[in-house]
Amino acid sequence: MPETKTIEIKEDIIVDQKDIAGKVNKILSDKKIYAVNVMGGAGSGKTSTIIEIIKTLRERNIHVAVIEGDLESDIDTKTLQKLGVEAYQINTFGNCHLNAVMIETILNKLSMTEKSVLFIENIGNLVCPVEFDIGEHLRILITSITDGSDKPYKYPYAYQKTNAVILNKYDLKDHIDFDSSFYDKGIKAINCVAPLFRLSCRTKDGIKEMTDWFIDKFTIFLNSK
Ligand SMILES: Nc1nc2c(ncn2[C@@H]2O[C@H](COP(=O)(O)OP(=O)(O)OP(=O)(O)O)[C@@H](O)[C@H]2O)c(=O)[nH]1
Ligand SMILES: [Mg+2]
Repeated sequence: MPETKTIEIKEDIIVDQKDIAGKVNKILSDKKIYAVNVMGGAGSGKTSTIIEIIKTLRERNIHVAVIEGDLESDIDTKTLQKLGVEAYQINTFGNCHLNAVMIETILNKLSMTEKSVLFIENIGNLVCPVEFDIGEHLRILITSITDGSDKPYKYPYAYQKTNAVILNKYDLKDHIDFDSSFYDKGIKAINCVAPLFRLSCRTKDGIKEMTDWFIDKFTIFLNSK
């Protein structure tokens, strides 16, 4: 029998990624471009939420670009481009998360001026994207009421490592057995800092509270050294 050798490479790859994430973060910070890593389950409403925030930013003449991460297809990128948004597609062809190297390759394509916002929509799942810093300044986790109220208990790291939780599709609350107090309790147990926004990208209920919070975070970023 040939001898089996185990090669531990995961840690080194992550360390390398961290260095590149730091480089990406510095390039964006120097230009005062606010990078927002939008994570969440498949179909939870990541693109819909990004579009709602963009509407508010446009009212304030704040330039926006979006990097869309998907295993395959450019459906979301095309949707954004039709709305006049500068958007770029990354296809990972099986990889369950974006990484900093992928983001770095897009940076020189961005036509962004200073004091703008770069949304990065990560691959739709509550597991892998959480592990990887991609150079972002802010993380937003999008979940939806149709996912079920047990998600903070089953996917705690996603809820732990975010700056805000959005509970989308709240317009469907009367059709779903969703235990709000169980959900809230699950989040508070692991992340007592991140605000929770209940909203609907369809009816627009709750959107203003969330976009007000986002503008506050962006303003703090712009005023930081
Ligand atoms: N009822 C309802 N449907 C919504 C809401 N937000 C989004 N949707 C619908 O949910 C579906 C998925 O929305 P997306 O914004 O594409 O979700 P996503 O997370 O970007 O999806 P992937 O990129 O495929 O992972 C679409 O059919 C949306 O129209 C909402 O607040 N209420
Ligand atoms: Mg999407």
